[in-house]
Amino acid sequence: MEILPERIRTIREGVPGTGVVAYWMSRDQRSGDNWALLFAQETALRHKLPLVVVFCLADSFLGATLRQYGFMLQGLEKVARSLEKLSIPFFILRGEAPETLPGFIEQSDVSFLVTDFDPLRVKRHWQDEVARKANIPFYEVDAHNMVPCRFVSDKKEYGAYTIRKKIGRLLKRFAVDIPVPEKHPYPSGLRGTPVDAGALLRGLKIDRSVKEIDWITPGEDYALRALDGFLEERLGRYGADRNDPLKDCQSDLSPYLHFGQISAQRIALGVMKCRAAGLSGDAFLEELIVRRELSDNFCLYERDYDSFSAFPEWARRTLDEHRGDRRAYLYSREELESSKTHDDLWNAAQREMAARGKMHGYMRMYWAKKILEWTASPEEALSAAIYLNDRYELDGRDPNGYAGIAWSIGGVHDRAWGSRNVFGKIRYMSYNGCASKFSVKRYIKKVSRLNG
Ligand code: FAD
Ligand code: FO1
Repeated sequence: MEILPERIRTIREGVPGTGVVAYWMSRDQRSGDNWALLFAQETALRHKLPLVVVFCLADSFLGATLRQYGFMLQGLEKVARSLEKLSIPFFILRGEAPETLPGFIEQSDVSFLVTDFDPLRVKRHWQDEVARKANIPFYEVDAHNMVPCRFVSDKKEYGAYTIRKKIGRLLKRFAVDIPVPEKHPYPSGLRGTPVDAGALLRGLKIDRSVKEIDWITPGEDYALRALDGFLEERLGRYGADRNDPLKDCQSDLSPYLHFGQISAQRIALGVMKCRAAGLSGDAFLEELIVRRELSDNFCLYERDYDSFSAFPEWARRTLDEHRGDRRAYLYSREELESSKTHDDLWNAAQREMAARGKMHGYMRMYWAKKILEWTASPEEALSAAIYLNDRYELDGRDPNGYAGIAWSIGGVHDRAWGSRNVFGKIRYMSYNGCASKFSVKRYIKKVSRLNG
């Protein structure tokens, strides 16, 4: 099985144990199209060893609520079932990896450890702690990006235009089909954790005030169906209609991508196949590959990706110059959260996110920029936007979110524009600008019909 070496990073050479090979699954929560699982299986086959998958289930991960955990655990229940069919036992360890994984490695005398790539600080801390406590061979595989993040670039990219060139040169090489994992021939004799999403959900210490959503079904099986539906019905008009919140033309794949229930490479291969039918898909691939991988690049090379210090120098300067500007409106986080501003369009966007768990992509820009305009400082705007985004969005707590909010509020991956009150040279978006693109009234009406 050909796994491109550029996807694999040796975290630690270590001394192999004599027991099972373990894939510590975290970001890429799927049994199919998963390069980390495939590399773990290749290692186990080479050494004629059993293979197991482990997931460390933390409480309140970055403030995640019932809404996100419900979606994730139902997806993991399906992962456990598909892995059992492949004779690969699946274990859920309760608690953060640094506390739970070393013990598991000890007990099962794990020989080789594989994990998937995630640029978020908390994940890198987990990885560092596990590497410190267990001295077995430990590998990281980028199963999330079509072109591996660490390989595309060894530094923070300025914007889409710089990373696009680098990705463009490598795309052909990585746009390969993904092998299927095989039924594992070396039994471990271990029984995995029976995964009952409901029971696990009840046992978690989490905020239960943000209700689960029902318009999307979790799991890698439904993710692939959603992809087919998008390719058939909406890809063709994505370029023209993607920025119109009334045209309902986004893919709705972000919750599946965020929890790794679908592979971006699988999506891209599907889009490329549509070329034969005359559909270009370029606008979609630009978002799925260039924009998404730019976000991973941002979080990988900018440790403080959720702080003012991560903004480019020109943006920090211009925002500093305008700190003292009078704010025409000032809202507290509570007023924002309960959609109590003077702006009915903004209130509708907030309500769409709170009720549906997914705000339209175009509205997210307007939504975040208004938070900059109506709070006392860029730092307060940043923390309010991240808090609300990660509390209500199904796809929250994601590099795309930190990069999207930093773009909106701090000009990350953007350029300077004409200067104005509060914003300085940060790109401005206005109510009338939205109204010139779609019917604001109809969007407000559409959102008012959402329950929740
Ligand atoms: P589609 O338009 O169908 O795009 C398909 C995929 O391409 C998306 O799932 C995503 O992986 C990628 N993509 C699309 N637009 C962007 C973008 N601007 N930046 C990076 N990747 C992109 N995305 C999240 O996944 N989680 C978040 O928490 C999040 N918060 C955001 C906050 C703000 C203020 C902004 C401006 C953007 C945010 N985004 C976030 C990026 C983008 O809005 C969403 O990825 C997209 O709307 C998800 O819906 P979709 O999958 O139907 O999108
Ligand atoms: N990853 C884990 O390894 N363990 C968890 O318990 C966990 C919970 C969780 C809850 C909400 C959420 O949005 C993400 C969560 N993640 C968890 C991380 C997720 O798998 C992604 O890796 C990152 O959030 C995106 O980079």
